[in-house]
Amino acid sequence: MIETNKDNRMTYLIRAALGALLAVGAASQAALAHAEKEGTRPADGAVLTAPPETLGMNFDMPMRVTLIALTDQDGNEHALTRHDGMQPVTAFDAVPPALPSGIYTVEWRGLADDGHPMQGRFSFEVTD
Ligand SMILES: [Cu+2]
Repeated sequence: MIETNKDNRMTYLIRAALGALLAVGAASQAALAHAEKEGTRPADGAVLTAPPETLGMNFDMPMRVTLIALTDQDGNEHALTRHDGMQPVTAFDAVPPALPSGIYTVEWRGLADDGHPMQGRFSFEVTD
């Protein structure tokens, strides 16, 4: 009887572990089906010796960027000029003002063509 209980417990643990693995697999498959940010301009963590002329994100499916904000290390927001007309794009670009040296973060939100809301952030540094 004790052995049987042990076996049952082991079976339960194995089933639970397999279930968790399957859940992780399903989640990553679902994520693959969604739009993902493929890259940013500049790259996340980039250190630039000159201010960037544009800021942007690449997507693998059209994305309507609903909000984008550029903030410096002091929390000051720097206005961006965008030319996408709020239309879905796979390559989004916005033009920042001339940026002094500092550390900047871009935060964005969007609505992918499949209807899913997306968001992201990336940072870069401008040095003298
Ligand atoms: Cu999606």
